[in-house]
Amino acid sequence: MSALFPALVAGSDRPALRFGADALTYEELAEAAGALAARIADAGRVAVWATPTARTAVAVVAAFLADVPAIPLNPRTGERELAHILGDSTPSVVLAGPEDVLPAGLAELPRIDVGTTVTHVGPVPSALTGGSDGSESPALIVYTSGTTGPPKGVVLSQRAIAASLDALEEAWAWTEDDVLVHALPLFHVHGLILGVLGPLRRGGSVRHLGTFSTEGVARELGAGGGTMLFGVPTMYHRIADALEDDPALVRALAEARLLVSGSAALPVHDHERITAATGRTVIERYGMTETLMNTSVPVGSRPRPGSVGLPLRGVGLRLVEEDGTELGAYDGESVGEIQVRGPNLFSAYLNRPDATAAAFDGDWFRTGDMAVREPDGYVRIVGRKATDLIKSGGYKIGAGEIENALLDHPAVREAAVTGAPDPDLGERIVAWVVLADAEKPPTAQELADHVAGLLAPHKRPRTVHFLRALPRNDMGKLLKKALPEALHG
Ligand code: MCA
Ligand code: AMP
Repeated sequence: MSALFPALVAGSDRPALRFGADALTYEELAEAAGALAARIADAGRVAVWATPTARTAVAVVAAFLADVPAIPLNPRTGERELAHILGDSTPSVVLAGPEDVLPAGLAELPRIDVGTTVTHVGPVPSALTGGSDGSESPALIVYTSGTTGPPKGVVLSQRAIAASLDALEEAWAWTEDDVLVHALPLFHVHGLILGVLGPLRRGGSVRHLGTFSTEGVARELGAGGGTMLFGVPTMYHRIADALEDDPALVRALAEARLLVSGSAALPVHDHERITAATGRTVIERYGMTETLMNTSVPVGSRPRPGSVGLPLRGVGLRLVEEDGTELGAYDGESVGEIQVRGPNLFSAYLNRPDATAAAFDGDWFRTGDMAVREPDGYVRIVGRKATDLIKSGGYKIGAGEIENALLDHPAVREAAVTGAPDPDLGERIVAWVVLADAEKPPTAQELADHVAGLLAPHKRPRTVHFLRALPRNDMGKLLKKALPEALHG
């Protein structure tokens, strides 16, 4: 077993991170994270207030060094979701920036302010170089939505993180010379594990834009020094929209070594617009919080819009029919559920042995994603098993949790939530509501704010329809497919 972040142990004046004006070399990161690691060494688990700042990176790296599991928190999490996550994961301390104002839900928890500089310069104490690439130690607990109920904590080991990042090294020829540019949130796998821990494992560097903008991408990528761009399809859609009037953005993309999209399908139209304007192809990779990365179009492959590529090194992937039979055909037509196994998989759902057992068929993890395999083995995702899971802006959102939040509003008697196609977000959350008192209707904005306050802003409905009744069958079961008709009923 070797260190998870060799470049951190070695220390150097090479750049590791840059978030706006906050930049740290490997040596500085080792010092800041090492000092913090010493303070949290005895913590059971730590919550990290995961703002898109260098402090989040320092806090997470410190947790790795101290061998303490970290729970990244969305700083916009609403009160109910935050209470659930804290109750479920029971951190003993929260790590935040000195200027961060934490919500009442975190008032009871001891707080440690994270610095990005240390006054005492010295090496990381040898007892605090935890973080080894073969360790089963839980490193991160990342919360993810299911179709019903509150989000589940996905326990990810150091081993899984190292295995997935090393498989991507091979697929993308990712080296210490790469400078990754992105603007992804740091409380999910894409932004935190791929986008921060990925460059650190390679000994390369990351530049985070703080918030996404095409101007930021144009500034940092290409001549700005960035060699790789990671984004969700919504970001590439906005890039495709901007390319026509932005020669600097065209140049930046054309000069980058690698453009990678993931977290949801990038529409073929956006692939084509980007290629037409820049001559570059965007590579798609397919992953999940529970599995980390499963497949990717390898660097150097011919353009494959609509495909998520081949299984990564070490990942077993099969397609399975409804009755459990494995599909052998690589015919580009036979559809089955993707199941995967390999060293990249999570350890368990926290406190949920039932859900963990239900997610597996032997050692195969059931992804719920439906796909075909082309004759050359490339995987094409064609849909999802559960219609109650919505992917909006690259975020996975369960319809059930939003329905429950809506039902908590005094003006709402019944509620149903669906996803509708959206050119920008992929899918948009649509709420269908029956009012308790039709004479006193709340505004759509009021209901959206209510959901944002309880859960998170990205879970708010973007469209609200008011109905006299929800369509149901004779057994009283809700018929979601009949909702659009009910609007005109
Ligand atoms: C709006 N806002 C509100 C409300 N309405 N705040 C409170 N209450 C409200 N009612 C605020 C927001 O907080 C935000 O503030 C601003 O208005 C706009 O928010 P939003 O509508 O969410 O922005 P958007 O335009 O929809 O965002 C698009 C986005 C975002 C930037 C692409 O969706 C995004 O960052 N997506 C990334 C998701 C991701 O990383 N997924 C990976 C999951 P402000 O303007 O201040 O921000 S991991 C995964 O899927 C697997 C492993 C994989 O394969 O990667
Ligand atoms: P999450 O649970 O947030 O980790 O989201 C995982 C889900 O995102 C997967 O099960 C897929 O449905 C979806 N996903 C991730 N990457 C891609 C991709 N490149 N193409 C299509 N869907 C994707």
